[in-house]
Amino acid sequence: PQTIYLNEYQVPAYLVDHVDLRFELFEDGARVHSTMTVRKNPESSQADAPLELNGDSLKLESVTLDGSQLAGDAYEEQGDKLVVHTVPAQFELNVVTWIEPQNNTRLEGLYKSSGMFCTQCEAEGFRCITYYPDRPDVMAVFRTRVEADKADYPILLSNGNPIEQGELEGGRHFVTWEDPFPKPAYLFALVAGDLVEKKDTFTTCSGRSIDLRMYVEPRNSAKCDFAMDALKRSMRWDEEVYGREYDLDIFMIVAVDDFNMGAMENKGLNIFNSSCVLASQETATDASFQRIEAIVAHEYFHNWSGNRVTCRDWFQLSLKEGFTVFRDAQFSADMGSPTVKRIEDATLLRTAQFAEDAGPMAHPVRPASYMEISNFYTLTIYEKGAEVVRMIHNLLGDELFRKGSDLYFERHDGQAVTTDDFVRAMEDASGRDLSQFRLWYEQAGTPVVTVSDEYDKQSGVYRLNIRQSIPDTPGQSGKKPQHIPFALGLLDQTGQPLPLNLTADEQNGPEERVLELTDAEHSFEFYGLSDRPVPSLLRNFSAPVRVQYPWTREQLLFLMSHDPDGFNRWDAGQRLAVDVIQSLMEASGDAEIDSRLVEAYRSLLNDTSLDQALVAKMLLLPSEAYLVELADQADVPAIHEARERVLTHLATSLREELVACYRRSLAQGDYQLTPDAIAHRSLRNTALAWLLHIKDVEGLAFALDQYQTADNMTDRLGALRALVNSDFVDEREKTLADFYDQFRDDPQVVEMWFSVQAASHQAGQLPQIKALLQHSAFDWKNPNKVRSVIGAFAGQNLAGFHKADGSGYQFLADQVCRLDDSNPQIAARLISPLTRWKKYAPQYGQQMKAALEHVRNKNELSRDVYEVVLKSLA
Ligand code: HT7
Ligand code: ZN
Repeated sequence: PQTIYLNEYQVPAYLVDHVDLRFELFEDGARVHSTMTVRKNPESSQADAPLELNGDSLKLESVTLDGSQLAGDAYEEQGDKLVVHTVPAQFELNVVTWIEPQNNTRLEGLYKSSGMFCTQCEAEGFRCITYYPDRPDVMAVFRTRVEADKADYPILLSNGNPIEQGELEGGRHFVTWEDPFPKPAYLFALVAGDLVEKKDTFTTCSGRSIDLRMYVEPRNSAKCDFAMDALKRSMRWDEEVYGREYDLDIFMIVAVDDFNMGAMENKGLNIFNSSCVLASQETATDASFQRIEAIVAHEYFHNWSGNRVTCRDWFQLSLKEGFTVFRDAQFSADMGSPTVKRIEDATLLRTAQFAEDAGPMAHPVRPASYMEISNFYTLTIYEKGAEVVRMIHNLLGDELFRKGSDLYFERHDGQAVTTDDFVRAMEDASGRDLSQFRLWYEQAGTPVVTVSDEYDKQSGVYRLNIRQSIPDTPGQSGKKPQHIPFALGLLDQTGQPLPLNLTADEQNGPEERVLELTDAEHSFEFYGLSDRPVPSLLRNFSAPVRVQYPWTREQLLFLMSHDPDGFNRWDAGQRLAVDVIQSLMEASGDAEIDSRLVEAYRSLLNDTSLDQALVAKMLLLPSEAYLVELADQADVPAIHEARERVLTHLATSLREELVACYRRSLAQGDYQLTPDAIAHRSLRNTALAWLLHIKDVEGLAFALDQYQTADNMTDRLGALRALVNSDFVDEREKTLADFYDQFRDDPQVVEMWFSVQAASHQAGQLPQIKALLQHSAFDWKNPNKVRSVIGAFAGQNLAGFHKADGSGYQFLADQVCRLDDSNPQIAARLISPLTRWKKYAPQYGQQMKAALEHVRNKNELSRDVYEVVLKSLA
């Protein structure tokens, strides 16, 4: 496969102003008639270039130029392109293709899911529908007529507003849709099915009434309310915080079961993976509700950050994704607990994005090259991209950032632009120079910020020495220092914040400052300090960097209970727990566990005056994945064992407190989705998990009772998960069977049932995983099922996956090979745990490498998997 480079970008030779599409949908295929109004691009230097259209898996039926069918020698199908040799400066081109959605298992382009037709065109799926210049800088006005059998497909949808509908012969009907906003083909969507319609309305800030619609299969009609409300909250929030009003008369959401990712922001017609939109108290956990709210908001926010202003090319993907993730994170923070949201985002970043940035697939937020763009929908593009926008926000402040975003939307409305255009709008609106800051988009790798300090009692001066370095990544070495906003505070010995005086004359400096690191080394002096302060560094995770500072356990314990920054309180607890676990791994088998950790957790459990949402997060020990990330040559069984030992010790020492915490946080009154109620559910389920971890019989009684009487899925699944992860084998098996019986008809719950087992060290050993693949509810064609068994096993059940005999790796390699033939995008994502083989102790790493080689040797490897395997073995 060919590598595509950013520095070879050329403007399109031809532009399309209008596209008229007509879809004839049948059971054995679909005929697509496309009529494009095309003209030469005045900005292109390729004056007499032939017209080249992209295509993939199409059967071409005819090509007509300005009304005349073209002779066979006037055009050519060259691999994945249709080339029309000679064309006038302006013309109408009609192309008819035949496609087979019913056989489309890649889930790109037009395909069938549970009997309905639906599309996924980002990034390059439109070319699986018809021949077209399938690149985001070709923006056209689309009109789409959909024709299908009326009884089987009463609902026919596409982008924009409906303009005509009617009956056709043979029991068929049609609806025509028109989207007045020019858009790239990746935002095209079509849905046809037998769906129920949920209706609502939203009145915009200028008083326009928008029809809101959700379309779902009839069995899901009671699971739409939450998403509809989340949509309305998102629409209001985008008006209030960004001044963005919705533009069409109708906004639609459709739920489909078979979907490669979470959701898609097609103009006016968002298509969602069912698991990211359908929810009810009985079937969705708090985590799913929060995820749904965030994804509904994310897709809606794309209407401006992505659709009205789109990407020039796919190297600019983070322009829309990073900005939109930042926007949805701000929204989620406003809807719930900002500190908890920040902790969740930083955890994801530090655990998974840092790992990506240190691995063979590391790439900048704006990559310089790719083979298969689907492989670049990564944590770096999304999450690190969002952190980069967050840093701009923090450097500019609320008001100037808003001025910058207003300018960006106004200046580039209707255009396909670059991350550089975004930064320029921020610069122009604020007057700030962000030239060095741009390196965040160009350089891959996680900066390491190393801090040391000195205190001079006599002068009362405290000095922080801060160095930054950025590790080499594939294809990039010798990197330049980046512009890092580094928030910090200093605390006195009683925990009071100290004024940060940067000169001897300053008296009442602020209690928090954002230092701007721009050089490889800096020294900052703080004056007027009568005692050595305790530093609180990188508050609220002000930049996506690793901080190294020689914290003592006393300092961490102190920060855990005194830092006014909630994020850093949590972080201190995590660092302390990591330190205890790591020292256990280095010591002999029966080394003691620091009693101060137990006492710190005891105060967390006892002190009900603390923010319970923060306590719920602080009680969670660092994950095995995070411990792997921090290790040099990770030995997963050793990490697993040490972490389990700490957990057992904590649970045994704190048994009484856990029982009291469990009782205290039992549900009172009606089920609510407030941050406080969510925190209490999280606390009680953590307490339950810990009690069952030590095989406590009272804990078992709590779990069985909670499982039976729960009025919501968070508690029911919490009890099930605690049982599944325990040694109570009979109760585990009985409860698993009961759960499946109750929820066997609900695919989203069955997916949770699969993943609770696959992610469990107790219930998810390889033979059990193989048995799950044979289960009647497992479906190779459904990405959610594949993720919930194979993905959960390899990604979350680290001790089950990393076996000394390499059986886990070989298993994963076999499944990847199998999936590569039907759905390469999913196969390429699934292989990711193997790609980091260099991170592991050699006896594991070498076997992981061998499994990758096994995949490399497969015949007819897809471009998706080929790119990942090639780069991982380089
Ligand atoms: N923009 C959407 C990306 C997406 C996607 C990409 C490749 C393959 C399938 C896909 N489905 C959705 C989702 C988003 O970020 O909003
Ligand atoms: Zn997105």
